Amino acid sequence: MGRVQDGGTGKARKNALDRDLRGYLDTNADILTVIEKPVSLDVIPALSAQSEGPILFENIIEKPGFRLCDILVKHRWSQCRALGVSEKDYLPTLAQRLRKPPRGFVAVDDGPVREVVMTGKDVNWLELPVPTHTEGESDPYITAMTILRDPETGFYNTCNAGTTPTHPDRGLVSFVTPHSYAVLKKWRERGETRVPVAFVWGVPPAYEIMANFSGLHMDLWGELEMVGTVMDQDIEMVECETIDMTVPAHAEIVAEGYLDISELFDFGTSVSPSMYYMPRHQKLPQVHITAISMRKDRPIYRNHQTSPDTDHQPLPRLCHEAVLYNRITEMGLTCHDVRFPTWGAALSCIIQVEYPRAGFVNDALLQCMGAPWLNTKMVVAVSPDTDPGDPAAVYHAMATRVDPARDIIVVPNTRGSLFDPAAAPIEGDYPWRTVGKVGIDATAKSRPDVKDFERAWPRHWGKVKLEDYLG
Ligand SMILES: [Mn+2]
Repeated sequence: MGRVQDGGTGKARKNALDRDLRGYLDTNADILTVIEKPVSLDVIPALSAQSEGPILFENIIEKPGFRLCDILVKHRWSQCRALGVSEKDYLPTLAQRLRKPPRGFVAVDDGPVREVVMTGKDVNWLELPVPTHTEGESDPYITAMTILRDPETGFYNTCNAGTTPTHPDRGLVSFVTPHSYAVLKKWRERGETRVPVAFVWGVPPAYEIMANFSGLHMDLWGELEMVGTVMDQDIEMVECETIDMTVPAHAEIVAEGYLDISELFDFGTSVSPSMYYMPRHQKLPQVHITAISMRKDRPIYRNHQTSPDTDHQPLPRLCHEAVLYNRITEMGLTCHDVRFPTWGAALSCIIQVEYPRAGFVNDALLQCMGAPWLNTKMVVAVSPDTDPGDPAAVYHAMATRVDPARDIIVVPNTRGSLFDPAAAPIEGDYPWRTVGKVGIDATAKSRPDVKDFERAWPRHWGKVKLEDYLG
């Protein structure tokens, strides 16, 4: 982490986060895997999904002009780097910053993302290193940060809308967030059919975490206006070439154009964060790309490999964790962590809480089960001595700390996820589903005897390492 002097005060700024992705990767080289060997774009999905931390492919056989990176935020130990804080401070920091007012943008005249600008016949986004993510998909799949402007408020809504490039200057875009739907509805109600849109690749991961915010906010700010708030520094935005919008000046690549919302096209499947091919068919609007701008020196294409355990499960839920942390804390309960683990398939969340007295844990479970989103079908509460990042530890707590008749809450017939194959499709209302919810209190209890819940460990456990005794 670079430390910079704050103008005039002489004090080092605490959060001198890198303002671009390449700086971020340099700063965090200690957790970055760099692949120098030539790699075919065809195998990059299977390779990057084997990485636990950030990975950068320097030499893509079919696309020598580009680099590709992925897996920036799969684990807490990499997520915390996005905010420049310790692993322990990460969630409380994000939770508190999300309660602050929006910092907005700083407009600049130029930026590195405009070193190369292509318009007209030079536009061809099929030239970008866009991988095909899974065996069952026939097309490459773009997972960029997508920006829409709210025509009423001017706020910048963002999400990662899965996009299939079908032609050099066209593609089909799958918007899945309720707020991007709401923004598009406002354009439609104004009689507009051409909606300006920008696709952004290669920004520091704090942008991506905030870009996926979902909660109350639309009357006060858009996701992008809050990026500076969660980074605790100003965000520079530069004007687009062909549309009336600004984009992050320090991005690696931007494609801009307009969505034609007058017509929807049938499209097949893509991969859900639950790692299934769901929904099976979609009706999508077409985007027309009118300009592509990028950095000159081997721009970094940011891919989000969609399956199996990748950024695809945690990234859209990192702000959810912070929102739930705020809810649980508001009850007066000490919350150590909230996780949507990759292995929970974006349908399950784990809360790590203290046990102050009877009643608290069930209310905390209900808070999470009743969350606004469709991904808290199974909520598990664990105690501070259970590592929520370790599936075996969570399973052990569920096996040993739960009296099933007493510690499991089941609620039938709630809103189900579109991505949950066990949820029942609602007839005549595709692709919506219903499903039950389950809350499991796997915390250490005061009954029958709290001493019974003390785990047994060897002496020096966690202090001596086998690897130090090898060779
Ligand atoms: Mn939103």
